[in-house]
Amino acid sequence: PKPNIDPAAMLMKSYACQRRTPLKHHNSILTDALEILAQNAEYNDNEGRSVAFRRAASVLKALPHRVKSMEDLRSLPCLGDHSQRVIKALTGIFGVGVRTADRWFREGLRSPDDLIRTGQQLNRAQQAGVQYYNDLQKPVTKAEADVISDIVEKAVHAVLPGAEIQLMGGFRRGKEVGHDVDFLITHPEEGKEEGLMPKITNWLEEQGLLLYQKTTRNSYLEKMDGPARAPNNMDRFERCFSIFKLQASAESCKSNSTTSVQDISTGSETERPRDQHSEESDWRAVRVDLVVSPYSQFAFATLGWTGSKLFERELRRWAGQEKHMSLSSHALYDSKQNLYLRAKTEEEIFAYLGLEFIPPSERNA
Ligand code: DCP
Ligand code: MG
Repeated sequence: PKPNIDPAAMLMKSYACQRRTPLKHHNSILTDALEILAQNAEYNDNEGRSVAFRRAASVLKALPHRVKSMEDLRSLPCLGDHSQRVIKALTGIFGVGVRTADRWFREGLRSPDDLIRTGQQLNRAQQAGVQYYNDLQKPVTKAEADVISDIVEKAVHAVLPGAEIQLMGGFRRGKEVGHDVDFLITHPEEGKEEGLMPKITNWLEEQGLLLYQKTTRNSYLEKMDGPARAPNNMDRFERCFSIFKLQASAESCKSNSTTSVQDISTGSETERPRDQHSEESDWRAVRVDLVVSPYSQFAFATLGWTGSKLFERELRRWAGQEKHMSLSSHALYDSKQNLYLRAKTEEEIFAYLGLEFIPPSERNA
């Protein structure tokens, strides 16, 4: 009998940026397990191993059918011996495998209580992390992201009319939940965006909408950050890591609508150990990332901040290895022609890279 060759596996492209990766796919049991292993490797500072697991998971996400046997994996790219062995072990005793891997991963994390008990010196960011730990563990829903979008839009337009605001990250890719909400802000008149972030955060602070914020200034210089510089995944936009104070919507806080925010934060309960934010309050903490981009870099920033992280990494790998170009969230540099390629849209960037345009909803690699 002829060996069963899976046509979908044969056609699988090896770079994630050449493939369409939907949010809903057929192999989530396997990809969840592989991603737990990837996270664990990341926590152990083993980036190579982590990326290998993520690539393997990503290939399975793009497969148009469920993996039923090891045979199905044979002709797939990025599924090295190690990932294959892991999958084999996991599929053998699957429930145990996943749960054990999960526990293994979780044990490596310090709980906020551990931090308090051991009397760790915490910086401002870590204090916020402990204080709002439970809220920040809870996924942010699309509905919450939409409410925050309205707030951010109001703040930005109050301090700079005509500015443009775009929802980025997982929510732009169509995700229903995320770990934070990401925004990209620009103004069609180049230069108007300079110094914008402190104005936005001041406005938000005055409205009592910010629990924490840390702004880093823009440090991008084309001459220095261009081809001469070693590739760096961090971009250099003006950026604000923040925690928003999001009021519960009218329907979802009926049960405790009599307690005001003031009662909770300055009332009789201040001696609660290290005042972790209460579960029953009528507001929650949400992580929000704000990024300001000059208009001329907006297309690159848009592509760079849409994700997924693996899709971004693979785009840069494709650019470098297949096209001798260097892609960042700021620019695309062509090493053969020795010039920067300008773009106004994501479509133009895909075209420069010789890739079929993949819409955000299919960049869930
Ligand atoms: N990003 C980047 N440089 C950084 C941080 C992020 O280029 N220093 C990009 C890659 C991510 C996107 O921005 O895809 C958003 O980052 P998140 O960590 O918020 O990732 P997601 O939004 O994709 O996931 P989640 O739904 O968990 O928030
Ligand atoms: Mg995000």
